[in-house]
Amino acid sequence: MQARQLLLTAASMTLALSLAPLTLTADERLKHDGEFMVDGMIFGMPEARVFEEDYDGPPVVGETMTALPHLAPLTHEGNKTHEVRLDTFAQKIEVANGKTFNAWTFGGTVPGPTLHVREGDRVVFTMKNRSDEMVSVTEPVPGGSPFFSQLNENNYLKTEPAVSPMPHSMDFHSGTVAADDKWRTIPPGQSIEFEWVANYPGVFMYHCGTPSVLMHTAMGQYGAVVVSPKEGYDTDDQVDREYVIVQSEYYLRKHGDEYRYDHTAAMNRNPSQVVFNGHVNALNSEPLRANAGERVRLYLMNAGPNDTSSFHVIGAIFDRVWYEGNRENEWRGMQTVLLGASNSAVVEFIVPEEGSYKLVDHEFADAERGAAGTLIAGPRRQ
Ligand SMILES: [Cu+2]
Repeated sequence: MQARQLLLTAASMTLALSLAPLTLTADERLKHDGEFMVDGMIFGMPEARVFEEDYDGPPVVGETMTALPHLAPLTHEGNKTHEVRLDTFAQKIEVANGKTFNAWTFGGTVPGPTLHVREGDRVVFTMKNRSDEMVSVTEPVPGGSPFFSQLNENNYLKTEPAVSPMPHSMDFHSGTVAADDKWRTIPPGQSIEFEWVANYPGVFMYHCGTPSVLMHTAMGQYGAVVVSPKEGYDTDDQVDREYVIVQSEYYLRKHGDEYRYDHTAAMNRNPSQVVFNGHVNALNSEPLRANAGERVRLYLMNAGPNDTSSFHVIGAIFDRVWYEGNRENEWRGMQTVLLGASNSAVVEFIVPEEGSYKLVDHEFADAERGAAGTLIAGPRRQ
C-alpha cells in the first residue's frame, strides 16, 4: 500500500492531475479466482449465490440509485465497487391521471431506479423477490438511497403496496456474464447475489428476463444503468443540466374500476399508453428546467418492450449524439434519434432562447398516447 502511494505521488508530480483516471494493475482489479482480463476488461465472474434472508429493510440501497429524471453525481475516479440492492415487488402505480394497475416493479416504480457507475466499476448486486410482501416506498428510508427522497418529492406518481407473488429475475444489459447463471429466475421469498463489471460505457437497459419476458417487462420490470466513460465525454465541462429519460409502453385494458395488463394487445404491439419516465404526466406536470444558452444533456433509453422511438426536441437540434452512450459512436447535428427497443443514446443540445420546448416521440401516434414532455427554459444567465 505504501509502495503504491509513493508510486502515485511520483506519478502525480510528473502527470497533470486531470489526466486519465487512476489505473490499477490487473492483479489489483481481479477479485476472484477465475477472473481474467481481455483488452483491459474483466470477465469470469463467480457463480451467483441464491439464498434466503430475513430482510425487510429498504428495497433500494445504493448511493448512486436515483429516481427519474435524476442522475447521481459520481465523485470517484474509477474502479469502485458498488454494493447495490434492488428488490422486486408488486406495487399499485398510476400511469395516467386516474389510471392505475398492479405493476411488477424493481424498487417500487415504473421504470425502476437509475443506477449510475463509471466504466471499470464493479457492481455487487443483491435482489430479494418480495412479490409476496406488502412493501411501502412512499417515505424516505434510513439506509436507503437518494431514490426515496426524490420519489417523495414528485407530485404525479402515486404508489401503494400490492401483492402479486411471481418468480422474477434481473438482466442487466450493462453486465457481461453467463445469463443462465446470473440472470436466473428467483421464486418469491428468495434472494440472489451476483457481480458484474461495467466493462463498456453507455446507457443500458435492465429488465426481468423471466418468461414471458414481454409480459414481465410490460408489467413494469425495467430501468436504466448509466455507465459513464472512463475518459468522460468531450463536453463534460460544458454541460449545465443532465436528465435521464426512459420511454416505454403500457398495454392496459379496463376491468371494472381498474386496469389490467392485456397480453393480446402487447403481442399485437397496440399500446394503451406510451410514456416518458413511466407516467403520461411525468415530464408535463414536472417539466425539465434549463436556461437559454445552456447545454442540456439527456440520457435516453427506449425500454420498449416493443416499439421504436423517434426522439425529438421541438425547436432544438442535437449538437452531439453518442449512440448507445459510447463516445466512439458520435453523431452531430441530428433532428431525431431513432431508438429500437432497448437502444439508447446520450444527446446534447443548446437551449436557443427562453421558452417552452416539447420533447416528443416523433412517431406521433406514440406522442398522442403520451410520449411527450416539456422543457421550460428561463432567461439567459450571464
Ligand atoms: Cu419478472
